[in-house]
Amino acid sequence: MSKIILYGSDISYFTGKMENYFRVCGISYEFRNMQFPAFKKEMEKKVGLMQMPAVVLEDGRWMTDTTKMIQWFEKETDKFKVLPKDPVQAFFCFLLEDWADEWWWRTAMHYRWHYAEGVRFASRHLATNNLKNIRLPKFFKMKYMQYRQRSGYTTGDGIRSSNVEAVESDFIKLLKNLENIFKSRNFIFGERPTLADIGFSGPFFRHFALDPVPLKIIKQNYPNVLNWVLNLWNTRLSANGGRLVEGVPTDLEPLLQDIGNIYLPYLNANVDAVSAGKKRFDVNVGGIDFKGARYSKYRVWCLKELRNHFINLPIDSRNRSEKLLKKTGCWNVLWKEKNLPLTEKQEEGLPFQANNKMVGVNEAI
Ligand SMILES: N[C@@H](CCC(=O)N[C@@H](CS)C(=O)NCC(=O)O)C(=O)O
Repeated sequence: MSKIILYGSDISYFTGKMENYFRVCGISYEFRNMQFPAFKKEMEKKVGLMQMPAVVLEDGRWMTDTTKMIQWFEKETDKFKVLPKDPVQAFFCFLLEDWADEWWWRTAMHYRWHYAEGVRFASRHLATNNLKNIRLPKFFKMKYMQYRQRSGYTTGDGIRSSNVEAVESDFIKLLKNLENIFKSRNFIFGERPTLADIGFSGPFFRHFALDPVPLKIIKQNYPNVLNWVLNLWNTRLSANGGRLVEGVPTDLEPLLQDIGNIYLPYLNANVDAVSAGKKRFDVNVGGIDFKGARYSKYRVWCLKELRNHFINLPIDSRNRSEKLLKKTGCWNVLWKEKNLPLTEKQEEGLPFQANNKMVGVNEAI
């Protein structure tokens, strides 16, 4: 019998997010390592670009983009769902997922590619598992991976020795806020996983709770966060398992405040950069002074998606959500940019056809 195939790497952020989703919902799949360079050409032909992961459905259709793939599976399959029925909770799940995908990515890449322990582990793993068809000595492949990932995603995306401390304190603050939540319940919205947990499995499962430096910090001081990562991987949704709390618990507010103070202002600076055609921009958010961050057309679309999720809420849920967005400083920044520089039909083909990578690492800068 044919099965869904998940192509990626078993240390990749978004491959891990998709695997957590499939497992929690009981969707069976077969994992395969993407093999370069052949896979790049094939994926570009099928969905328009190369990124991890790719999903191939039983009927042979190819998909990309975990956010839109998950939305597709939630709608099209009769499996258990991770999106809460309460529209307010669902809206805040989308917001937390987006933050997990688009903000914590840079921090996760920093911990992996800045420290020698992370570089050794990840470059060897990728060279061995995903670049094995390239006939070069492993040493070169490892060096190439280090160069590619740093110049694409860390030093090449605004991280400098001058802001490393601020980037790392931002991470410690996240750990403290999550530890506080997981002291009192197993998952973000209660006793079963929702889309918010799946979103956070991206940075945590295959980066922070795997790479040597952040894992040590988590083990030492944030045991409930580590339990949550393992629980999530091992939990299967069932008809009667696990209740959700009512509404949005107050211990999620510190997370929302950081979204309002740091993430949404960053998204707005990205909008300004894309509008001005500036492929690099400087931005100071939450005490982190990024120099030469890469603009991302994809993240302009992410902001539009967040706004659409809000606009599509039933009126009473919209009022409740607006109140909380205002209380946590997210409201004004969500709507600040009047014109979003989107291209015609941008990302409308997702999850089957993509227009833009999250960060344009291969674009000439
Ligand atoms: N928004 C996409 C992002 C996928 C993504 O950026 N994946 C990373 C690896 S975890 C990647 O393939 N980046 C492209 C590259 O490095 O060229 C998703 O949700 O699937």
